[in-house]
Amino acid sequence: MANKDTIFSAPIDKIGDFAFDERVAEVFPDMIQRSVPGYSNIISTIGMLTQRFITADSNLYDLGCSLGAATLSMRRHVNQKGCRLIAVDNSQAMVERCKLHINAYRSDTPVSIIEADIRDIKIENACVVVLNFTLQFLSPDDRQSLLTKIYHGMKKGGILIISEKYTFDDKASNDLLIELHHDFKRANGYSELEISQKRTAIENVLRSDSIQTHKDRLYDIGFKSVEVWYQCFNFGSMFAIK
Ligand code: GEK
Repeated sequence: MANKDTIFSAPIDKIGDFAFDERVAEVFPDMIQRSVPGYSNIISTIGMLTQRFITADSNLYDLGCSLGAATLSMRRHVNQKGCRLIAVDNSQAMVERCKLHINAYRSDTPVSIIEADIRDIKIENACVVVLNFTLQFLSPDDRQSLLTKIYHGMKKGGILIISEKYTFDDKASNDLLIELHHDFKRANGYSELEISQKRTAIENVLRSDSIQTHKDRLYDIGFKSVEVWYQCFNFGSMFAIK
C-alpha cells in the first residue's frame, strides 16, 4: 500500500512554495494518483507508444522521472537490442527512492538514474523522450530552449511525449475545468482545506500553458506531427513526432 498523502490536511500558518522534498517523495504515488486525472492511463500508454517508436541502439529518456513510473512502463516495452534508459530528476529525495523502485524489478535493459537538472543534461540518439508532468515546473522562459535541445537530440521519426496541466483562454471553460478537477480531488478523499492549501503552494511553481501554446512551440521547433492524444479536464498528454 502506498503511503497516504496528508501533507496539506492540517491548517498551515504560512504556506510556502511546493517542493519535491523527502515528505513529498514518501507519499508521491498516492499524491499523483489522487491528483492527476488519468495518470495510470497515461503511464500505460507511454509503454504502448514506446513499443511503437523504439528503435535499436538508441536512448529513451524520462525527464523529471520522480519515482520512475514512466521509466518502468517504458522498460517493460523494450523489444529492441542495444537500448538504454536514462531517468533524470533534480530532487535528491526522488532520485534515491527511484533507484530503489527501479532496482526492485529485474530487467536486461540498462537504466541510468541521474540526479540533475534536465536543462543541463545532454540528449542524444533518442527514439523516445518523456516529459510526464515536468515541463510545467520549468520557468516559461526555459521551455523553448529545453524542447529545442530535445529535438536536436532525437532521431528522425522519434517521439516526444509531453503530459501537462493546461490553461484555457476562455474564462468560463477554464473555471469549469478547474472546478471539475477539484471535484475529482474531492471524490478521491481530499478535503476543501487540502485542495485550497495545495493550490496556494503550487501557484508559484506550476505555470501552465494552453494547448495552442504547446502546439505552436513544438511546430516552431520543427516537430512534424503534434497532437493531443489524451485529455481529462485541465490535464492531458501530447505527442510530437520528429
Ligand atoms: C511520473 N514524471 O510519475 N530538472 C529535473 N527534474 C525536475 C526539474 C528540473 N528542472 N523540475 C522539476 N523536476 C513523473 C511525475 S512530477 C509531476 C513528475 C508532479 C522534477 C521534480 O523534482 C518532480 O519529481 C517532477 O519533475 C515532477 O510520471 O508532481 O505533478
